[in-house]
Amino acid sequence: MNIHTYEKLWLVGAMLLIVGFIATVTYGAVGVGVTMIDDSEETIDPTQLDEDERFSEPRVEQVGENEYDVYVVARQFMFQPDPIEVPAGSDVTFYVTSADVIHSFSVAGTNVNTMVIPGEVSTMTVEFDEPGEYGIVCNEYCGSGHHAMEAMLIVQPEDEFELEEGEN
Ligand SMILES: [Cu+2]
Repeated sequence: MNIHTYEKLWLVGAMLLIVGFIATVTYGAVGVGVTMIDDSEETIDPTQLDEDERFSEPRVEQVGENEYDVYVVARQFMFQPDPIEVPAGSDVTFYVTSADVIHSFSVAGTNVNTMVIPGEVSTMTVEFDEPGEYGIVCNEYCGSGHHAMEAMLIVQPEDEFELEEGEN
């Protein structure tokens, strides 16, 4: 059987496109570290955050030499604590939960961006290289004050950072 040269070229082109699409989708799904908020962690009661060990006092906690845990509560229409202060060059793990409805926790200018679902704890670890002030916004519509729901993340230069005890 004789296949016309153009026919062959189009066939090869179409195959390459298909392989390219599959590679792109696969990379997007597994290659860039995007994960889902899932039920692998125990769920918590959003109405009982006052009694929760981690979230009754939203805070920054030092857990290792260059490791910090940040417990954040999102609620209509604020984030706690505000501001959040962490040092540059450390591993910062955010644990974020909601006290009421679905919010998001998005740090402008970085790739920190997660949904915040009541009952679930969104977890992500980041290292901030650049000291500076970053805006935190909610990008899930959460009610009448949604547009004003914001906070500040302050990344301090490593040698200037001091954890203020009991700060909220
Ligand atoms: Cu919100």
